[in-house]
Amino acid sequence: MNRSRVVVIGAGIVGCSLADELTARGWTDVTVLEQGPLSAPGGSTSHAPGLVFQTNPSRTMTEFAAYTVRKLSSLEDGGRPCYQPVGGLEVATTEARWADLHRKAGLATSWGVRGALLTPRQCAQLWPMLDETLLHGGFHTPDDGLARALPACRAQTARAVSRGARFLDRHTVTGIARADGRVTGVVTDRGTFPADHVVSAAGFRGPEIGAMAGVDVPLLPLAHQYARTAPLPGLARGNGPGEEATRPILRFQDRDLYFREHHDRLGIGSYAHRPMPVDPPPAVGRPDPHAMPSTLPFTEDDFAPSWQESVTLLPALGASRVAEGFNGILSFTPDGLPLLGESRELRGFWLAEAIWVTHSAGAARAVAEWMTDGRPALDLHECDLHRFEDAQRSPAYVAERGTRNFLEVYDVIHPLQPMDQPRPLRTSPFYPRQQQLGGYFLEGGGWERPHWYEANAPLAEGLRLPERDAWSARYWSPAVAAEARATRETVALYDMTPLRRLEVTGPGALGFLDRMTTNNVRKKPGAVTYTLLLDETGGIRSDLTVARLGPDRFQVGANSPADLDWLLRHAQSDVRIRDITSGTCGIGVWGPRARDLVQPLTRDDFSHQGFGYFRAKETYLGHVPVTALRLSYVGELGWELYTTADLGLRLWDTLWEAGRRHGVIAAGRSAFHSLRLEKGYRAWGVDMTDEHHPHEAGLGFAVRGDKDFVGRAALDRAAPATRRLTALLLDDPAAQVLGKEPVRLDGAPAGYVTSAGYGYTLGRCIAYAWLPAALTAGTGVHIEYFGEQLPATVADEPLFDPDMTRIRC
Ligand code: FAD
Ligand code: THG
Repeated sequence: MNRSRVVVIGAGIVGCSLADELTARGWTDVTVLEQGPLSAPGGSTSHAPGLVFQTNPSRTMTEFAAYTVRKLSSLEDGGRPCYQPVGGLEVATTEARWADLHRKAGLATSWGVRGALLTPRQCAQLWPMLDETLLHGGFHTPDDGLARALPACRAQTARAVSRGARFLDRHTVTGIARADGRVTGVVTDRGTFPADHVVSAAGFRGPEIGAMAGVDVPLLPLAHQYARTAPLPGLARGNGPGEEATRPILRFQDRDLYFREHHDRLGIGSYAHRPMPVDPPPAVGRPDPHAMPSTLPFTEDDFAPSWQESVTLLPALGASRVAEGFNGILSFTPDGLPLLGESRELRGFWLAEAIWVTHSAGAARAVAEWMTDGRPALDLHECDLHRFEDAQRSPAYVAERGTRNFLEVYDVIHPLQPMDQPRPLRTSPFYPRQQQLGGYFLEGGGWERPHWYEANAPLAEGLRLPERDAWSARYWSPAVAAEARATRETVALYDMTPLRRLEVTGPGALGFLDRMTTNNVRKKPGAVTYTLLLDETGGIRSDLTVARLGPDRFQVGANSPADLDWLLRHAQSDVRIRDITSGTCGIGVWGPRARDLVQPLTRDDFSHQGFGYFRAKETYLGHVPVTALRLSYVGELGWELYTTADLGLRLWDTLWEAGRRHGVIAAGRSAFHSLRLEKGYRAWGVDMTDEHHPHEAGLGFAVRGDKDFVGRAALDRAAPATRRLTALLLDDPAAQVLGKEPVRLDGAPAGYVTSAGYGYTLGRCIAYAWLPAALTAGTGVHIEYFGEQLPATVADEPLFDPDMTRIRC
């Protein structure tokens, strides 16, 4: 029995689920505070129609949904289950959607959701009202269905209460008490509740609670229209007395619509209307505390086009009408994903925000595990409340991105597709030069990142490149192949500015990095080490390069904002950690002529003897002071050269000028991605996460046997791995996959692709995949791409330059 006092704010589906999950884990001192009456608390949950479509591009989100389905199926309220597996049906009325449903079917297989593509006739058999002549086909998922949100709240509340939790309604939270960077309690209009942990599960009111705690909650409340028709005799015939629904929940994404039955009426939800951001009325002093505070009056004009589209899809609706409707409020974040985790600024203050009913139980379980075990079982990096850059947390950014997410919620989204606003936000000092070279920019972490340069397109003429399908040809150019080739054959400049750089200094810096990471960082100044950050269970939090620049001074090359967060949480006062990414910039100079380019610019010795592989030097290149690291994510001779932002243009111009006679080009991220795949270098967050141990991810070489570090004990205890991050080569030189596709072994799903891309040097598409550990090189598998089974073969690693002759020279 744990004595931690937990206060949960909000008794919507998330708060109720969390109380259940916490008490199930022995944390029974749980108080749930709710401003509304418990019978109808009045948040979004009170009117959610409860459609659960499990398949999501994010594996974690799909797992959240799958757990919600399992859990709600096992819960009863008044003798009825809280989940109705009526199935889900998404229909396609355009070629693009039909293709995308094939892709979605692949995603479903990757994440373990049952589903099948149907002909128009089969769709109409499931949904007789459909005009099948409009359809290309549909995707049917028999385990999707309807969550009964309020009954699920009651059932979970009852269970939590039976284990000792208390639910106090008509308590409005007005403040968060804190001392010394920790929460100490929750202030309400009816007194203060002491607490060791406080969880904000206040739904779209999260930002208000956050403001009380001094914690950013980057979500935008938006209204979304939901309407019901008048009774339709046709529906009543399908649904027996008292039966809410029997037909699958239905999505018509080409027109931003979804449908469900309410016994003899049809419910219609629309995302087709103009975005309606909402400034919620203040919780305190609301004129009528019993009015439903999460719905706004129905704006009929906004719904009119959606009604027309509904009649088009389901012509029988023409005999009916909209009988009632409302504009309900829900939360959108800048990337559409939830906000989970504990604030670093205010310890003990947790967020469980921006969560759909669909993901409620899964997300609540993850937060409960995180609170009680110190970490969740699933990889949550996409949902971490600390995932955003500073520039992604302004109210303006949150509003603009939240609105875009609303507009694009049902769009066919390419994995590389950037949002179009606000751009450009962050640019490296090289931006003007990149624009002059015809840089094609995509966005990441707010940065404008060139994926290739049109200036290099002429170099691609004469290259024999396989034809690409329309999907993989998006956000791609033949210039990519030319850039990859130039890097292998001559020399290229890569903008490394967006790579996260942390400066770790102080008398405790060495001991700290030694304890936090797996490899030997106790080397003399001038050494660079590739090393891993693990959590206590041995899961990979990140992979880093650590450059020792002085006895107490390190430059760390890192991945996500979560790395900074993780290190800050573990650091003592004798260590200082600063994110220097924004004030600095960097260029990777890579290729066989890299030394010829750089050496004349410096008096320092850049020969292999004078500047060895994985070494660092602080020097000058022409007028520019640089920190030079001899390493290469693309697997070629060369250096990363970092300087302050003010000198960035000068650095670029210096290298460009010196490179002319060597035929230097600028190269973008697409070539970078291709080259790193050939070299077998992993990308954290895509290939491996904290769900994976180093050995199964092929990173055992970075773990020292002779030192202690966070995660060591867990690694020692770990059972032999049953899965392995496996390199695959597609058999057909013209075949392409992009990532997240299912992999079949002897016809049965056996794993999924993490990252993939064409290897221009190898002349094959490379795909990394999590597959059973026992597969040996030469084993044949199939990767499903838009419904096609592409043969691929397990390959030995690394695929390119196994002897390191190109890089250690
Ligand atoms: P809420 O249900 O909003 O609960 C938060 C609670 O916190 C409220 O009860 C509120 O009263 C309380 N609270 C807030 N501030 C305070 C305070 N200061 N003091 C005390 N208590 C406070 N999701 C799906 O998965 N499928 C769907 O089909 C679906 N359809 C939707 C349709 C509409 C029209 C809308 C609006 C939403 C829909 N959603 C759907 C989204 C879903 O309803 C929400 O994401 C979900 O209900 C959020 O649950 P929650 O517990 O986080 O928030
Ligand atoms: N540059 C710098 N820091 C980084 C990256 C980078 N940090 C984050 C991320 N990228 C880390 N990823 C890698 C992956 C592989 C290598 C470097 C960074 C690499 N690996 C050698 C190998 O596997 O052969 C390591 C050899 C060794 O340990 O000696 O070079 O791009 N600054």
